[in-house]
Amino acid sequence: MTAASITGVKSRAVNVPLAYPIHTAVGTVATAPLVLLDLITDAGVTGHAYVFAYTPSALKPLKQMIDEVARLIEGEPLAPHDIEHALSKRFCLLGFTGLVRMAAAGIDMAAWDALAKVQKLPLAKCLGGSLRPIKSYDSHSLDGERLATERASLAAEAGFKAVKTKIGYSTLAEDVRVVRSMRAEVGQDFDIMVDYNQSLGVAEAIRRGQALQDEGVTWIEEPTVQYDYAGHAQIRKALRVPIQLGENWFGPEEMFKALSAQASDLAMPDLMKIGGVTGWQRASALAQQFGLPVSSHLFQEFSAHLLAVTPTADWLERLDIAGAVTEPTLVFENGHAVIPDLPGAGIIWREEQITKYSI
Ligand code: SMN
Ligand code: MG
Repeated sequence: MTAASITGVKSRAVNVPLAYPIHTAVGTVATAPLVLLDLITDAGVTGHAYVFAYTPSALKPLKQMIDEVARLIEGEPLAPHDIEHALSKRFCLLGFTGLVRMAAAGIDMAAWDALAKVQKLPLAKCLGGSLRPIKSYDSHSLDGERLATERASLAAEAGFKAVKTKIGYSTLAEDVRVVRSMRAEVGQDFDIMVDYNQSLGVAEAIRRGQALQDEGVTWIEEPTVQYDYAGHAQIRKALRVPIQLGENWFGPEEMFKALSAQASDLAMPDLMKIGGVTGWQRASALAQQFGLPVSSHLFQEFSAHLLAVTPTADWLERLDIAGAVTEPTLVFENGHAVIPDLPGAGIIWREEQITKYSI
């Protein structure tokens, strides 16, 4: 059987509603601006993936970037590693980062989805793993004490044993009040992660971390600006609670810099920014060598498959940004993601909804 080739990539821009707005200490994501990719092959399968633009202002440029990168790979064999290598060379002078990397990552995800479909295997099995349950936490926002507590209660009722809440309120007292209220609701045998979304200076992060570590939080995420690896290392040295970092690493190369600077105790690469499935495989090997547990960021459908083949797999983040336009193939039972026994990553479009939210 000759190898399949890519005959084209169709991209569609949508701006979809979220179950809850994602409020953070540095801004709000009220809706999810996504570019949906269909990577068409001559083997009768089409790869599906989506990328996240974070803000509607980046949606059109991201779609255009995907369309430009797609033109470069038309007619090429369905070989994601070869495609990533060729694109990294092609964009070396510009910089294989930002929207370019996000576009390449979207194509990489869709290509791996298609490759697994050609082999009639779920992605995790195509990568040599099995469909094991993946422990997951329910990811919430800067919700305020009442809603944060209510959402923690709903997550516990749904079988989760872990939630993340975003903090960075105007005072430390409010940060602590929210965590204490959640703890009172869910009890001791429950993980509570907190996420500052880069909102603090190093000194303030140490001050607030020293208070929070006595509240038994599982990790403190992005306490200061994500590119300040030395600052994160300083915060980490001053605290005894694990520091989490990674959703903003563009490629394994930035992850390597962060790990070399001993910036964090944990790693949470974002499937898109790290470079898709190909980038994740490299990141997962890096984490193993540095001995860091790996958790995912968004992109829950693909991330479930990838954590199944990640040696130091830790938590899957359950934060469904594409649920308005995808079938709910990934389900959660007893606080674990159940990987669907479907070919590829299990992303199935809801076409009528895509039409409704198309930009
Ligand atoms: C986050 C930030 C912005 C959009 C979605 C999610 C957050 C996370 O930092 O860790 O989920
Ligand atoms: Mg985060």
